[in-house]
Amino acid sequence: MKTILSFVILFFLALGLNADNGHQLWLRSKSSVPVQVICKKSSETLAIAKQELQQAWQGEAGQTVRLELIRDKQIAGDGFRLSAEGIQATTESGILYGVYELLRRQQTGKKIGEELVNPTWEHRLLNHWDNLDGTVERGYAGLSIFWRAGNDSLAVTEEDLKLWEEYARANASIGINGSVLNNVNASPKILSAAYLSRVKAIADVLRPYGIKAYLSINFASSMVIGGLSTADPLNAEVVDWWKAKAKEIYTLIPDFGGFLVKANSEGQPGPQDFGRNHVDGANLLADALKPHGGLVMWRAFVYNPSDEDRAKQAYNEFMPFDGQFRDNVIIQVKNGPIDFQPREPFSPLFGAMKQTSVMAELQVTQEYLGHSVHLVFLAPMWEEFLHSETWQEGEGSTVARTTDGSLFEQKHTAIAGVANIGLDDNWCGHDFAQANWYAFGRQAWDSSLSSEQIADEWLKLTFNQPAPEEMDAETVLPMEWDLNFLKPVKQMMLNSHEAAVDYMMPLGLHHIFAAHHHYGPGPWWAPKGMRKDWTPPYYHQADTEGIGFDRTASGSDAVSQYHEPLKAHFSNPETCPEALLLWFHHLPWDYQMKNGRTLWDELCYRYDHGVQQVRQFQKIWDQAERYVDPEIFGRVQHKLREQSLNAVEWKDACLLYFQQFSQRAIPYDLERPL
Ligand code: GCW
Repeated sequence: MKTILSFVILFFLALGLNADNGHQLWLRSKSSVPVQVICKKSSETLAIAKQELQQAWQGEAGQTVRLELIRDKQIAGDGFRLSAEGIQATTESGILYGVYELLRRQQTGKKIGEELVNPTWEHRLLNHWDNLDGTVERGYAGLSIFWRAGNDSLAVTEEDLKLWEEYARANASIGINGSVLNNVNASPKILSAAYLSRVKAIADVLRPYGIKAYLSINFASSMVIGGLSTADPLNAEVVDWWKAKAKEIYTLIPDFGGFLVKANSEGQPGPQDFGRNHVDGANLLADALKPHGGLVMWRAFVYNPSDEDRAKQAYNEFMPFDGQFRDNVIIQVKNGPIDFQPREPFSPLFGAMKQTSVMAELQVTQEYLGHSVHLVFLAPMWEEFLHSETWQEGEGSTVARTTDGSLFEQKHTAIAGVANIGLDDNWCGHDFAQANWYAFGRQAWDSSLSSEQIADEWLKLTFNQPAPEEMDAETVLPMEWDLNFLKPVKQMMLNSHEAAVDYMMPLGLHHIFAAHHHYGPGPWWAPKGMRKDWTPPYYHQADTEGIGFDRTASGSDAVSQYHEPLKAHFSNPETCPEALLLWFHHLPWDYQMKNGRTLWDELCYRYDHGVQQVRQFQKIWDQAERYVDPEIFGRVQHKLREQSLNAVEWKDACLLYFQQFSQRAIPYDLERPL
């Protein structure tokens, strides 16, 4: 009996050891090829750089690689010069990023010539919406990696340190250099001495990897933990309180990054509670941080229950303040004017605020894109956003350029992504959600990278193609791997965002989610007395006449917040991109689409197309089985099955609901709800 038991235990142990839980992310490559690293200086960061080279070198055996800190005006910030001989940079982080780039090129089979590589944005941050009790707002990958509940919640353990270091390494490998450690719905407690000591412990681990720690702060902190009777930004005691707090933080963490602030938004306190405005609030904090070199990232995610179209509110509230913020304030604007919907036009604030530093906030966690169940690769959505033409300074004024300092004088440039990271073994819940963390970092580093290149890199790094010397007659050849795995799986990733848009809310529909959790469909949800702008019918406006939100001059006139010729393009249904048609227009069910179909029929076909796409993904994945670790294969297969069921549910629910208004049949050749 005993022997059987130990066999069983051994068997499961072996399974556990062999199975791939996805914890290593895209950093799997190990190599024993020797390399000679020469670096005259020494530091923790440089030691990491050396070690990375030594453990993953795939170039010529015994080659010499030089890591050199130099002066060079052409190298910007953390940029570097890359060549076959080594890396030159002006900062230690630059050296580290150069090393990761060199290794990435070796592992993905890209050539290494002489090249100057500079990042698009100076600050590339993850925003963690992690609460101090360890839960994560809109987090679908388990509890927080930074905070936990319980009596000993602030004790720093060996496991904490190990995990934070793995996190830091993953970020450094893709160029992320800032982490906001707590939720924007911020507990004032984060600024108490007890919590700050844990923040210091985290910052100490992140530092050698070139990552600065930032905190979200609660605007009423001076009252809640400071014991003052007010948080009025113009009150002298409040000013002093923040100055002293900044000093306390910088004594602990000399390279602290700064504050992220959600103020007067969704119930959070802010300067307006004291009769002041965003400028007063942001500048109060900016002045406190300035002597220490800190930044304030002040969010523009504001909207109130009012008759004004929610899509217009942030612009109206912030534009009058352009030019009044201190130069260490950056206004952090979500990519779209509503809220991280599957597809939105870019927020009209990009390029419009010309005398203020503006940064984009993207959402890596899939709040509105199927949580950690749906396979949705977000790079194409971000690529579309970053490359959107704003026309603000003529042709070529893409969103990326309105924030990267190339169009406007900006003292600081930055971009942020709301993290999808948690304590799950594979960090992100869905194995393919790791690709979104990866993609955010890569696009933040270089806004010109294509989604295709990013997917290609990620797949090659994550699903290690077998090296020729490791192959025997039984093993797949790289050519076959390329053809049967890389190509189809990459295509699946590249199609996945459009597929999700199609089965959830095609043609510019938005915010028709089930309430609160934002997972399934809920276009009908509108309980009596509920804030209108929190109910889907406010957004789709379906009636027997037609569907869509009229944001032209005859409606809310949100189009007027865009620069010409965009305003004219969006205003006219003939020139408005069909992908945004119902965002800007309320159109009759029989409106004729470019392909000749009626709007109603097209809606039906789009929903159906989304469903068919996911079924196609299932087939692609099933055929990838022999190339993937069984554990990962099974997990993804299981999730695709659920995604497929969800897609059908989205389609059936939305079409049946809208059909009561359209009063038209679902085209006969489509799979129809039973
Ligand atoms: O997307 C919405 C989310 C909230 C979030 C808010 C914000 C952190 O539903 O959970 O709160 O936006 O961005 O502030």
